[in-house]
Amino acid sequence: MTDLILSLDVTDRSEALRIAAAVAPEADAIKVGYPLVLAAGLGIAHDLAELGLPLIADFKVADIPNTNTLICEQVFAAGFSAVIAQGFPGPDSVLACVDAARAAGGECYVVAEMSHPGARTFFSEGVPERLCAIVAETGADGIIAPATRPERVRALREQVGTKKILSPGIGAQGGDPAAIAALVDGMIVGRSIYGAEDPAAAARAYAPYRR
Ligand code: O7E
Repeated sequence: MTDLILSLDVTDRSEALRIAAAVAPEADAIKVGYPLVLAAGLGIAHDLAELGLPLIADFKVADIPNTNTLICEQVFAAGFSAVIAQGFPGPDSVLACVDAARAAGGECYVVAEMSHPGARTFFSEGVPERLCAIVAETGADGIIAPATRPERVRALREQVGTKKILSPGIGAQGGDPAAIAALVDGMIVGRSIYGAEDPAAAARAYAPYRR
């Protein structure tokens, strides 16, 4: 299965709800991050959860273990079903997120490598592979890996085996769904869907790549 994950990075509450409702029949999950939550409040999660799709909290949690626990408890209490954490704070910090996810019956994903050009500065020289080792060590559910660099996704698949890979960078950042869909478990797509005149139709265009 390759899921289509709508990245709902709009900053107007009613527009977010309108787009999410229109796209929901064409998508498998919705990812919400700082842009929408800072604009509309954490309560938007409860409204979105009513659409019946898994809701992923993209807060790239990156603190000491105790603070990560406190953040993740709020995330899951708000109605999210998964959280995204950074791995660079170390295994104990990631484990705090994984434990909070498990306590809530949810999932935790770790950023292994990012999709933008500047990501090469620090997500290089074996660092993504070390982050994948933290995923294995902590029992996290999977990684975030860049659709803009399919060859790197292939390399990271070797590291994570059957754990899930969710991949952003398709569309607006230049990633090609035809090149990435078969390599990953989830395609994360934002602007090319929510920025389209007809977001539902734009989401439907990804149907051939959902397996
Ligand atoms: O480029 P777009 O509009 O399709 O949006 C992509 C989304 O994925 C956006 O929310 C961005 O913050 C996120 N993202 C990346 O684009 N690149 C990354 O390397 C990581 C993420 C991300 O979502 O990280 C956690 C999943």
